[in-house]
Amino acid sequence: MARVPHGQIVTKAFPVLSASRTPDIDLSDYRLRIYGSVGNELSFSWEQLMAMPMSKKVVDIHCVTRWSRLGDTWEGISLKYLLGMAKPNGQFLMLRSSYVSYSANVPMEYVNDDSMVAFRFNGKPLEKEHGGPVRAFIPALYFWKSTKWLDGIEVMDEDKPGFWEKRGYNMRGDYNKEERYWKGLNFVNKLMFFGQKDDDKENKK
Ligand SMILES: Nc1nc2c(c(=O)[nH]1)N[C@H]1C(S)=C(S)[C@@H](COP(=O)(O)O)O[C@H]1N2
Ligand SMILES: [Mo]
Repeated sequence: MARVPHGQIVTKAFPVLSASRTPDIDLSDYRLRIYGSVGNELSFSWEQLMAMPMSKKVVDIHCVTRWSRLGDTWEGISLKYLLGMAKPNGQFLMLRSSYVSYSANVPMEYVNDDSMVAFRFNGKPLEKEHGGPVRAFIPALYFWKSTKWLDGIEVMDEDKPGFWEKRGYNMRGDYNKEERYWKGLNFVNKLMFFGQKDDDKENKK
């Protein structure tokens, strides 16, 4: 598998893509809740989160709007570690920000060792526009799955669409399979990019 998935263009820019305003998060009453189909419902304060083991990963990100960034350093708490404490029963997550009513569904099988609740990017606290002080980071899927200003992790028994999934984005969003949009919209998207060279088909699984 090539490092840059099919249909992506590498950039050094870090575009801000937000469907809403950038919220101000008051850390003194911040809670991260893990709830739903779990054996152990959890709610963490900012201080509790900061006392947890942090992991640091060098990972690529791929946005469905076709930009990719390679080799950024992300720091946060491993999502697998957090979920382990909650004892999930369901196989799907909904990653939510109640601040801006954003959500993204993620199948549990795409939560890997690089997935985290992230606080730092390239050695600095995450900028507000990029989801600071806290965002989800699910690097195995297109970047819309990485909910900014994260405060809720719901475990679900059945898959349900989140914000963009209701508006035409793919339920799964695996960039190695180019799962961008619903089938019909994929066709429109292809028309928009018809000028792009299609010489790396071997990237595809
Ligand atoms: N809360 C929230 N999270 C979000 C979004 C959003 O609009 N609101 N946009 C998503 C999309 S479509 C992308 S590509 C990335 C963009 O993150 P960035 O603005 O840090 O580049 O965040 C994702 N997470
Ligand atoms: Mo996106």
